[in-house]
This record gives sequence, structure tokens and C-alpha cells, in this order.
Amino acid sequence: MFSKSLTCVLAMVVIAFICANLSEARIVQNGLISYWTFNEADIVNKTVKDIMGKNDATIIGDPKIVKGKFGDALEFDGVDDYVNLDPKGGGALNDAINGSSAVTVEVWVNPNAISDTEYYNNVLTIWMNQPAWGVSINIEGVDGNKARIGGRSQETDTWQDAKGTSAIQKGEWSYIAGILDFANDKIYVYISS
Ligand SMILES: [Ca+2]
Ligand SMILES: [Ca+2]
Repeated sequence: MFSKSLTCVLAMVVIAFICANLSEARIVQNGLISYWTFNEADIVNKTVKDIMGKNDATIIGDPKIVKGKFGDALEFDGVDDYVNLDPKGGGALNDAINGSSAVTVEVWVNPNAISDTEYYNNVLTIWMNQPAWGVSINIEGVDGNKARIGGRSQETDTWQDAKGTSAIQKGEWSYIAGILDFANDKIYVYISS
């Protein structure tokens, strides 16, 4: 009786089976599922182009196009702005996570506020089937603003998460990458700036 559903909230995201270098001049494309640059050239009205071509996303609310780490970025108001990564539902993102042995997610984020909460401050949320499987990135505000990566690839697994050791700074660009090695029950968190 589960209806397939997907909600995605993010700053800027790459999903890949291998770690991709986010330098836009030379991204790793082998195994790359989706890449949303948030560059103005890749945004037409409310559509945010996936430059890998499978998952054009939809802007919800009224985020502003601003200068980013690489080219442009989207600035969200923290109230009702987000980008829905899979407006058609159940496409390549579902296939990439459902039953997979490992998946990597990467974002660049520059928060101007981090609320004092454990599970909010969502950067990326992929929930499939309510959620039977998915991946999330959030910034935990109660313990030094650490990035938390969580997920599972099938309903019979436990949802597991891990936190980075260094703080995400307000007003600065931070790179957050998580390798979710579902097959070996390991999560690797990388933080850089
Ligand atoms: Ca808004
Ligand atoms: Ca960009």
C-alpha cells in the first residue's frame, strides 16, 4: 500500500557510485547519476537542469540565484524554498539507491544560519517509499554544527548515520561528501572548504 514518493531538499548535489571531483572543469563522470550545478545557465524558469540528463529538478518557492563556489548557486530562505530533485518520482535516483551496494552524495553548502536542532538543518533529503530507502545530509546544530550523513538502501536494513568531526561554518563554503558503503555497513564523511 506504499505509494512511491520522493522529497528532496538540497543546496547542490551530486549522486554517484564513486567519489566525483566537483571542480566543474573536470568532473568524474564514470558512474555519475546526476549533477545539478545551480548555474544560471542551467536554470530555465523553475527547471534546474541535471547536466547528466536524467533528473531535471524543479524549484519550489522563490530561491535567489547568487554567486556560488563554482559559478552560481541558489540561496534558500530557510522557510519554504527548496529544489525537488525528482519531480516525476521514482526515476534514476530511486534506481541508484534501491538495493545498491554503495552510493556517494556530495554538496557545497554555505549556511547563513544553523538552527539549534539535531535532525533539522536539512541539506539533502531523498526519501523513497516513506522511506524504505534513502539518503540524507543535515547539519546538526546541537553538537558543534557537524554534518551528518545517513541512509539505507533497502527496507530491511537499519537506517544508519555518521557525523563529520569538523564544524560547518556559517558564512563559508563547505564541501560535504558522504560515501554510504551499504554492503559493508560503513559511512565515510569528508568535510572540506
Ligand atoms: Ca520563499
Ligand atoms: Ca554552481
